[in-house]
Order: sequence, then C-alpha cells, then structure tokens
Amino acid sequence: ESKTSVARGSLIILEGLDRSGKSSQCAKLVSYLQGKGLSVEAWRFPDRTTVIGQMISSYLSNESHLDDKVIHLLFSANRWEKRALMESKLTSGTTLIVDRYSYSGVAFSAAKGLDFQWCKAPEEGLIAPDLVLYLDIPPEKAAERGGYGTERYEKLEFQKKVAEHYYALRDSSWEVVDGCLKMESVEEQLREIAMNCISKCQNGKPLVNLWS
Ligand code: NYM
Ligand code: MG
Repeated sequence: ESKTSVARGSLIILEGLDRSGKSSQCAKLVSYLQGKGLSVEAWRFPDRTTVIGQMISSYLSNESHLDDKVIHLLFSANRWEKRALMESKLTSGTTLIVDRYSYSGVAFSAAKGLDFQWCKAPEEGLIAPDLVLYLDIPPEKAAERGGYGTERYEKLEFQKKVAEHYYALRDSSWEVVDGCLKMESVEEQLREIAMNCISKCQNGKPLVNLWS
C-alpha cells in the first residue's frame, strides 16, 4: 500500500519596474490557473499585513525614515517570516504566484548604492523560484503609464538604476517577456510559460534554495 504523495506546487515570481504591469498580470494569471482547476494563491512582497510589513509600508510612504541597510533587512525579514508557510503551501501542492521577491530586494537597494553582494546575502536560504517572469519595459515607457505614484523609488532616474541591477540578477529561472506588448499578448505568453513550469514541478523538479 503506497502513500501517494501530492505533486508539489510551483513558486512563480513576477518581477519588473514599478508600473510594468506586474500586479494586473499576477491577478490574470492566478484566475486563469484557478480556472484550470489548479490550487493557486496570489502572494506579494512586501506583505504589508504583518508588523514588519507595516514598518515597510510607512517607510515607503515617507511616514518614517530608516537607514538604507535597515530597510533592506526588513524587506528580507518580511520574506523570511513567510518562508515556512511558503514551503508548506508548495509541498502540499499549491502554486504561488508572487508579485515581487528577492530580486526586487536586491535591485532596489543596490540602486541606492548598497553593495550588490551584501544585498544578496540575507536572501540566501529562502526558497528559490521555479520561474521568474520579468516584465521588461523601458523605464521611460513605465513613467509614461499614467505617471508614478508618490511612494519612495517611483522616480525615473532611480528606476533606470533598478533596471540595470535587475539585469545583473538574471539566471536560468528567468523568462523575460516584453512588457510593452498588448496586455492580452503578455497574458498569453505568461500563461504558456507558467503552465510549462507547473508541469515540470509536478513531474518531480526539486525545490531548492537561493541562490542556486
Ligand atoms: N521593494 C520591494 C524593495 O525596495 N525591496 C523589496 O524587497 C521589495 C519586495 O517596494 N517600489 C520596493 C519596490 C516597490 C516598493 O512595492 C513597493 P509594490 O509592489 O509597489 O507594493
Ligand atoms: Mg508600487
């Protein structure tokens, strides 16, 4: 009598500059996959619902000031506080579609001038994504999209630096999708790449940790 183990879920991250279309595409992808009968949840970082998340949120809206290294470590801690839950969701068969992850953590802090390797260090040991969907859009184009909001970092010159650091983080888990295409066409590409990833994970692709 064999105990059937559940096929694991996939950790799929969407990354990109502010206003690259990540949040809308995350929502569309989640409902598409759920419609296929898959167990799927939408997650996002920063997760502003936790105590650490509230500190981050108040920093981003300029209600508080924190040392660059302190806020970097808070963003990382905000992922660490969700790590155990993330692992149990994945191993019990739920796929997570996550709006931002460690790549945002490194790209945004390195854009301030913090050392790139120093920025990566606290992310080591978090779960490595099975797939990173990068919505590629020139910073100028992103800025034109109804303009940026009023949060910290939402400035053209800063976003240009963030883009450079994102490029330095690309690895074999990344799929770069042209974020300037029509929304429907981006959506279609993401669906196909995500489905492909989900079946690989169902077929035994192991879960590993960052940065591998
Ligand atoms: N951000 C996000 C970071 O600086 N470090 C991180 O680790 C993460 C996850 O927070 N401009 C930045 C990127 C965004 C801002 O994210 C808020 P969002 O997706 O707009 O809520
Ligand atoms: Mg934002």
